[in-house]
Amino acid sequence: MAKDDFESLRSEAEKKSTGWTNPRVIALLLVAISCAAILCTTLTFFLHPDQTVDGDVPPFEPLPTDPDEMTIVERINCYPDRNAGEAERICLARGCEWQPTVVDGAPYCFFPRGHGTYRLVLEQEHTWGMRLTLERETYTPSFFGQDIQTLTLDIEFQSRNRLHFKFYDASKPRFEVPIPLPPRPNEGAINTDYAITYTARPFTIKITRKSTGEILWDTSIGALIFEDQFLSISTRLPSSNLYGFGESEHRSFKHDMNWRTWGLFARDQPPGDNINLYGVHPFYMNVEYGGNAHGVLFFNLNAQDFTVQPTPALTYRTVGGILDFYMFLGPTPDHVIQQYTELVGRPMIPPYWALGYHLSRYGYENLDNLQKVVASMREYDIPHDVQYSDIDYMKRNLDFTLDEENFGGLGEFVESIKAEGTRYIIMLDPAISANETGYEPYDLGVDNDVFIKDEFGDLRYGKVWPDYPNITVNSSVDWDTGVRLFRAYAVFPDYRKQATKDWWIDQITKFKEIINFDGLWLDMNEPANFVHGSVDGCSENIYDLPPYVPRISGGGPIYDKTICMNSVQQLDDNRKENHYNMHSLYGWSQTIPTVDAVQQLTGMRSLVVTRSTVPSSGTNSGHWLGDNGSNWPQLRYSIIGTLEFNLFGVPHVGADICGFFNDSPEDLCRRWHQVGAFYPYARNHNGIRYQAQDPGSYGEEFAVSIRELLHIRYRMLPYLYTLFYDAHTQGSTVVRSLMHEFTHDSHTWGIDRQFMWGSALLISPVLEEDTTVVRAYFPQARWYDYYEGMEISVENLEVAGGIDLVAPRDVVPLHFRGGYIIPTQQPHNCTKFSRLNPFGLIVPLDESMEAAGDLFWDDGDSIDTVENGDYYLMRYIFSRHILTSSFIHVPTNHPTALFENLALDDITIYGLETEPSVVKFNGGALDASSFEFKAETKVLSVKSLDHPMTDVFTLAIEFSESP
Ligand code: MIG
Repeated sequence: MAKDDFESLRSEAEKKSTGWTNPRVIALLLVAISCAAILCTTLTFFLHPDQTVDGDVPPFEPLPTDPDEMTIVERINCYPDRNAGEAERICLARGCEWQPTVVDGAPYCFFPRGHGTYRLVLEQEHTWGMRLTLERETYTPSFFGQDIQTLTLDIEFQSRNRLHFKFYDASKPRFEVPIPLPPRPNEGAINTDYAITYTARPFTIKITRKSTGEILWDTSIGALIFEDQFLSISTRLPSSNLYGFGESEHRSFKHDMNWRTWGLFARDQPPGDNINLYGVHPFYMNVEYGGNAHGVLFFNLNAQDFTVQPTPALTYRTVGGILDFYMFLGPTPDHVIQQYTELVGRPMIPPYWALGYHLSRYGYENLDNLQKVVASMREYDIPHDVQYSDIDYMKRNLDFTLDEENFGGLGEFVESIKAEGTRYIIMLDPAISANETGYEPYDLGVDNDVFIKDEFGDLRYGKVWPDYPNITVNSSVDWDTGVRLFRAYAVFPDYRKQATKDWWIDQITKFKEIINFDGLWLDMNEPANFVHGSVDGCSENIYDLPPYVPRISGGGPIYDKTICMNSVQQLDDNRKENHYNMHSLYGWSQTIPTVDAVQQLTGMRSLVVTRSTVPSSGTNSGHWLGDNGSNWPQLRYSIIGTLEFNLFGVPHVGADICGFFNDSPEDLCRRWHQVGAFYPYARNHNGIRYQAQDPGSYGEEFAVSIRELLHIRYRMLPYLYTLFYDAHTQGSTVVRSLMHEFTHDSHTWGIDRQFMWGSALLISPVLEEDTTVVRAYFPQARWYDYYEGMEISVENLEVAGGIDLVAPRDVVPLHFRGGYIIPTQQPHNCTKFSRLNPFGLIVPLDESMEAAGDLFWDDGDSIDTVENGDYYLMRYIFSRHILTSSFIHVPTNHPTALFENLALDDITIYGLETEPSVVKFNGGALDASSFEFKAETKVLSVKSLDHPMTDVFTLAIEFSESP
């Protein structure tokens, strides 16, 4: 704060003051007098002109507003409730305005301008920032009559780029998300890039990016509501470039800001428009019109919805917890994600094999069919790193059992394909049948008290997949009849308890004797329930009948498709918590002991893939996008989902290749593989009873085409793996949008049909039926075609709508970006063997004829190799026509073992000016037969170097005339 501001602040305070004993003024002055350098640069206080300081409270009287003055886009909905009946009456009773409008989606009921709910009564300075005390205006009507009278707002300056602000009730602890985050820093940050200003009455807060003056948050547009079961806050956004928020199927990566409301609450729900799916990620990124990016995490996982509107503005609504926010100032998109994952945890590096091709289906029916599919993969020599078994390996869908009748011998078969290099993953569901006799998982579970209870302390029974004993399932009956007749009572493990974790790990340990899996696949962990609430429904209670039900799908009660909200679980071993608060954390709670189990048992990094995720899930697991359909639109949306999960810090993600529901036509499945070959998690998975869609099932020509395509992926796996190292160590995304890399080019903001691997590779797939042309946008850079090395011509750069590329049905357009070196390895039919093949380097040059890149290499499988230093990090730099390699890191424990017997064979340089006369490797001129220059494409290929990876090298290019 400048001296002048300080003076005006004091005089303002004095003028308004009713006397020096007024606590608020004393607080203000204390702040002012002790104004440390930190605060001076980061805070300014704006006193509301009309404020009375702890004086008389005016009677309720809505502030005068002229609806004409308030444009419709400024309206914040004051009646988001579901029931339309009596809306106008309730609206007015809430002190809001009622004005029908023809603008589609705009609310009829809205807060009047300056609608005051809380006023500022105390400001306190702390080393970490500010603590403000807010008092609710008694004259403002309530929504549901549960308002918290006194609120505390802590504003913590956590770092130059990270701000934490949290509204809570200091007098009574409320539910807070139990995901552990780094502890609150003791010292406030200096030189923050954000400034906070606020008004006292009504209390509103503004957050500004200091370097540009851009206002990132401004809550004055709406109302702050903090009731026991309804909390809401609105803010203006600096731009309509809004990305993120999940899990939902978005039809555009950049949000549709036209009055859309989205529910967030973990749900067993196949993707479709505007519905809440399996996980919850209340995180967004916004790209300001000036090209800077920032992100915001709403650290609240209660059932919630949010509305975006064209102002642009955003409203949060949640049914519990507190209003807890983290803001990340970037300023680049990748900085935002780095800062976000610094908070919620950096992504894990999957084992190397998990980056290979995965094959799965629900409904192999028996071992014979499964063996035939694997045999066909072998016959066509298709890369096949991981094979799956879905619940149908189980006896009557019971966890930890094997269907001996149809899958007897599966254990031996798994061993046999593992010997060939293919890994095995099996599914586990959380729900445990309660109708069995002598079923150890249930019996021991009861003995150890591991299951979720109802309000009376009895087991909470739902129904999921396990079948009743002694029945014959007739799969032709309708769904509800099937659930009634065939599905057993099931109970749900309470994974936050130590006893449950021990029991779960014990069951997994025993079952590994039967099937020696390499990883686990967690499904139905929202948790899903086929009967709503329980086999007996739910009682009338404040959790199952909350005053506000967010816009979650099903349109029914909040317990739709899951267990009753008043079910009793443990928050940890000492504290009980109701399901109302814990619901969306269920999958997270299951994943933790599952990862522990597989890592203990395999002694390796292993892989756990979970359907339900929350912030931090990327630290220990991968994710698939759920039960999509075999259709072209969902192929397209899968790119958006993959991009979003990369923003969420869960980069090991992909959709079911070729689609889950319905038969996948050959042309769709072919094009889907061309996208899926570039999902970080590349798995072909199919639903039960649909036509087979494994690569061999469409005949030889198709299989060969998929093999060649997957070879492209396998060739670039060293690069993909290095991107995961970057994600793990710096928090970067693996898959990115063009916006992420070319943020200052506004044409990129809406592009979601193309995507990138890191900074270097652009994928521009065909996403429509019957076409061999794809329109692709190329921002300012040098771009080279993957296949031939042709450079995109200058006149095709930055063409607003993109340019047309030809993509015959077996071709996915791929381009390298000049300046980024890509490490490669010759492909093989699984990573066990490709990891032994010679390496290569692709060197696409930028405008200054330079390029650089890294290679991360560890044993691919051990736990914590980065933390233990057991890896190589190579750096390759091309400059002044010389390519050099250097070691950034060598393995701490076994310096040479990891690269032993591995060689670098080929180097391909794109974009040279002219034909070289001499190419020298480590000082010696190469024989003319070992390199080739194509004049047409200006690509230089150097082959058969057979250079040991343990040694550095230089490659120098000389020209007869200087280029
Ligand atoms: O209610 O285990 O998303 O991948 O094949 C369906 C059977 C249950 C849903 C999963 C899907 C899996 C299927 N599961």
